[in-house]
Amino acid sequence: MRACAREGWPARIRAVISNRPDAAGLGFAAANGIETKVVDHRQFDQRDSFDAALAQEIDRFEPDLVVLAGFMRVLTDAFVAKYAGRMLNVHPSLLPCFPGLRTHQQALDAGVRVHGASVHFVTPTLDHGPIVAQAAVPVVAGDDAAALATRVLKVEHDIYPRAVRWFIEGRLSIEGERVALTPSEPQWLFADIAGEGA
Ligand code: NHR
Repeated sequence: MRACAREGWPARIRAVISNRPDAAGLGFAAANGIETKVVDHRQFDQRDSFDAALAQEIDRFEPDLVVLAGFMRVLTDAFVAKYAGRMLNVHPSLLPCFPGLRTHQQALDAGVRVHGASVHFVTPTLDHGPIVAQAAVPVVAGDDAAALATRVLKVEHDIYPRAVRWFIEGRLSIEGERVALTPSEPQWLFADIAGEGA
C-alpha cells in the first residue's frame, strides 16, 4: 500500500481479505480507505469450501494479481490453478530451503550462516513456485528465531513491493522453474546490516 502510493504505481489495491478477523492488516487497510473482507476458515469444515468462498470474494474485485501477505492457510490445487501466474507469496527463507512453518527455527537448527526471504509465484506444492526475487541476511551469534525473523522481515518489505511492481509493469514471465525480468535488473538483494550490531 505504501509503495503503491509513494511510487505512484499504475495500480490500485482493490481489497484486503483475511481469514482472521483480528488481522492487523484489515485495520491498516480500512484506515487507508481500502475495502476489507473476512472469510473465516473456521466457519468451513473443508478446505475446498473455504477456498471456494475465498475465491468468490476475491473475484468480486476482479484483481489482476493476488498477493499473499502472511496468509497461513494451505490453498487447494483448484484455488491455485484459478490464479495460476497471478498469485505471489513471500516466504521467509531462501527457497528451496526451509519451506512450510517455523522457518527461522529450521534455519537455526540447520546451522546456516545465510538466511533470507523469497518472493515466488504460488503453485500447488507449498513454497515451491518459480522465484521472482530473493534477499539474503546473515545469521549472527546470539540469534534466536524472533531476532532472525525481525532481520528477515526488513528485507521482505524491500523485495515484496519491488516484485509486485515488476508484475504490475508486465515485466515478469515464467519460463519453467525460472522467472525472467525484462528489462533485466538484479532479482536479489544482500541486506546491509552494518550498524545493526552484527
Ligand atoms: N498454498 C499453496 N498451494 N502453495 C503455496 O506455495 C502456498 C499456499 C498457501 C500459503 C504461504 C506459506 C508461507 O509463506 C502459502 C504458500 C501456511 C502453511 C501451513 O502449513 C505453509 C506455508 C505457508 C503458509 N499452514 C497450516 C495449514 O494447515 C496452518 C498453520 C497456521 O494456521 O498457523 O494450512 O510460509
